[in-house]
Amino acid sequence: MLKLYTYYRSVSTHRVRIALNIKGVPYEPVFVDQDSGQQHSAEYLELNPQGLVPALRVGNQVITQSFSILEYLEERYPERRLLPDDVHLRAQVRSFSQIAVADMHPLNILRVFHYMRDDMALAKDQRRAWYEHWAHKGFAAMEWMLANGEQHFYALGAAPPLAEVCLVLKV
Ligand SMILES: N[C@@H](CCC(=O)N[C@@H](CS)C(=O)NCC(=O)O)C(=O)O
Repeated sequence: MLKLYTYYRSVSTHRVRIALNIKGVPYEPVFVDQDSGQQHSAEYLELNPQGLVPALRVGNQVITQSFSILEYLEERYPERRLLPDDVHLRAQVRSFSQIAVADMHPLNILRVFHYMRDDMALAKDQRRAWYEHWAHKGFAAMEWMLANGEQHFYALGAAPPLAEVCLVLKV
């Protein structure tokens, strides 16, 4: 059975859990307690040297990076698709999804928060203003795409839901 290294507050793991549930793929969760720093333990770093969740164990292989895991699941379990058939629309859906996955979410995780608080000595208000700045840019880009791009995004219409899976964000 697939093993998903996960944490209940991890947004990037939420993506993978939603996709596994949409596809009806059973998996065993393995909890990595990020509040006590378990992601930095030697045991976990052996699994994922980046010290981040999610990680998906498939037999002897470990897949890291939530978007790679989503692509793996889509290819391995093509039933209940996350991506539309049309190649142009697939590209659009990936572009939309990456605004959240690649541009917004990486700025709002523990290691960044700790660095800003402990190494840069930034106050809570400063940290919040910094993230809000980038979050607004990301959401503005998404809104522009939804208003002006292909009218077939699931957010607007009938395509499968990769864009929605990636849209789960914690602000
Ligand atoms: N690009 C990675 C990001 C993974 C990531 O940032 N995971 C966060 C939880 S959502 C994490 O493990 N944070 C631990 C830390 O910052 O120390 C992905 O999409 O999988």
